[in-house]
Amino acid sequence: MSVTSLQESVGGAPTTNTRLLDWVEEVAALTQPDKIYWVDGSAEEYARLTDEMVAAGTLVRLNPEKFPNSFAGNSDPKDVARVEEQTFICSKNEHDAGFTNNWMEPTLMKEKLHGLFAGSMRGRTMYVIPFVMGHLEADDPKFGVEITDSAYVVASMRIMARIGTPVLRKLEELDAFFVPALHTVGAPLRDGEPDVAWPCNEEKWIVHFPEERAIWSYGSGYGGNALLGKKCYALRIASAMARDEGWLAEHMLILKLTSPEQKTYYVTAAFPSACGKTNLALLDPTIEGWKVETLGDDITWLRFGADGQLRAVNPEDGLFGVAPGTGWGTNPNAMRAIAKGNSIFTNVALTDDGGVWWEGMTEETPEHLTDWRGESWTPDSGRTAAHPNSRFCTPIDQVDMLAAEYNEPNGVPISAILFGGRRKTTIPLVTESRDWTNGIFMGSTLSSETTAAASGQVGVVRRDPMAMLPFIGYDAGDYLKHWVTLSKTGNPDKLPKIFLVNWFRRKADGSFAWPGFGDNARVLKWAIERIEGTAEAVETPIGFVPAPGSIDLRGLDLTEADMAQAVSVVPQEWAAEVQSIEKWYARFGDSLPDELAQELAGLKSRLG
Ligand code: GTP
Ligand code: SPV
Ligand code: MN
Repeated sequence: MSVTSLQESVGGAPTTNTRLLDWVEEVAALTQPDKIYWVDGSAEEYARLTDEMVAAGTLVRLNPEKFPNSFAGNSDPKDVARVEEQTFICSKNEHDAGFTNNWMEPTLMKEKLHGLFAGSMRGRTMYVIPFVMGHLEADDPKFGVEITDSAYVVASMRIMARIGTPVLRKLEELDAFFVPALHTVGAPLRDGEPDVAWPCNEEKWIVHFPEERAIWSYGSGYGGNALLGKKCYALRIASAMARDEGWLAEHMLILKLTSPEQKTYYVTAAFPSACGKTNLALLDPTIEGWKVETLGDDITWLRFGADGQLRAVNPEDGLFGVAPGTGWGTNPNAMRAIAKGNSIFTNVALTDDGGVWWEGMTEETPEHLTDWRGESWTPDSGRTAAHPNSRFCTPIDQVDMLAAEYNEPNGVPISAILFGGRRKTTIPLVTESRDWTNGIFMGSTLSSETTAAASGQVGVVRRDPMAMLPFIGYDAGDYLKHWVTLSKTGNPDKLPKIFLVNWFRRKADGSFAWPGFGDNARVLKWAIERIEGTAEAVETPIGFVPAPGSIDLRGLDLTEADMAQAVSVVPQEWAAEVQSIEKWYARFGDSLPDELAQELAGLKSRLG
């Protein structure tokens, strides 16, 4: 493919940026697509691409009376989640990838990838998607260009990020750096070979070169494996940028809370995948007088401002939410956003009248559906209708309770950070850290049961530091050190308060100890009242838990005895927990910051 044929390529105007032109040319020579298409990001283009995908059988158009301008598609059953075993951080030195990442020597990995990418786009169109993570008007906009051979990825990226010609023009104007993010589904077509609805490859490689700030993704078309602005850029590559530039890229939601006194607070929360970020971000409070608005549901970039105040922005522009469990009862704000249309659903079930359904969407289960594998389904089929990691992909500006500050390029000041996981036992509903470093300790020892968001066994407890285990783009010990040292650049009087939460503790009968969802506003209220110094707490060896009566239970069918159990610190459970934390910390070796080793020693001595 020559530059001349590039200029004859279709779509938005090719660029004057020679680095980009050279890269596109190089990739085209390697992958040998039939066509190169420059994505302009327009509505017309989206309409054309989705029409093409409907014709190809990748998507079906939903009933426009129920879901206007919306589509549903099913992935290959072997391509339904992030593939952590096949995700690599290829730093020059193995140490810089750390023990939490897979590593391969970069030149070896490049050789391997060149072999796989050679001719991988034959028979397909190569799309070039200029994108920016965060605001185009930010002080230092973070650009990327994704090259992909998947129209599904183009359409999804248009919902999830700011893309297209305006981004390309700004990139040219600033002559800015961009992250080259290369993606192929790894399914070239021979002459005349018919395509399948969801092309992908059995073999998958999700590879990051943190020093070069480059991404290569092979073989998958799904979610975080393929929408490279999301986890690959905005977390793994961005975390390495953030270490070098003095900020943080985190797996967090951002919400705005307004008290009955009309005081506002911004809160971020880091929970592992499928552990409640989208739900908390879109919370519909069950307590009177408190208002929640959202700014983000998955990824947050945090910086200390010149005034020493930690500020947060959401680098994304859409929701890629877990469908199952999202319903009118649990998350009406998400349901209202989805009902406005303009969404792509993946691996959900179809209703007979051209709508979508998933477990937990409505109280009543439809009598007949087409399940996510495309098979006829009834309630006694003995399997779920939607895949547990099925997703809705919806523009964030369709959320009615989106905070106006979402459009603030330099973000909002943070008052509190929550770390949370999915634990049946041990971890109380909410614990306030003793101080900032103790809060980092809580984050660094965060643990959760694995979920369907990643392939592999579900329900196994693992440590997931700051909910970033699969997303730290460098050595995990250096990452914790970065948290400790970076906060020393902040104003100590303005550091957010850190809390550990667990919506998923169980009672002896196996049911949830806490109702969760909208009632989590009661926990947020307690956290704010702790910041204001108006709520009571009890000191325990692990931190401060709510004093009896300090959590607002009005209107809730929960006794003080239930509540006491939900916040209890059980010595036998903590004896086991400390052993498990010791084993976890041992894995860091010399990389573990002294401050955190001291926190563990302090916890042990307090537990006695
Ligand atoms: P990712 O998009 O994978 O990062 O997930 P997430 O952290 O945004 O999780 P999400 O809010 O989508 O929730 C995942 C699952 O947990 C859904 O099935 C929810 O219904 C369920 N869930 C969320 N919040 C609560 C809660 O407070 N209590 C209970 N019991 N379940 C919850
Ligand atoms: C997660 O797994 O944390 C997600 C979904 O938010 S994905 O985009 O696939 O990473
Ligand atoms: Mn996530």
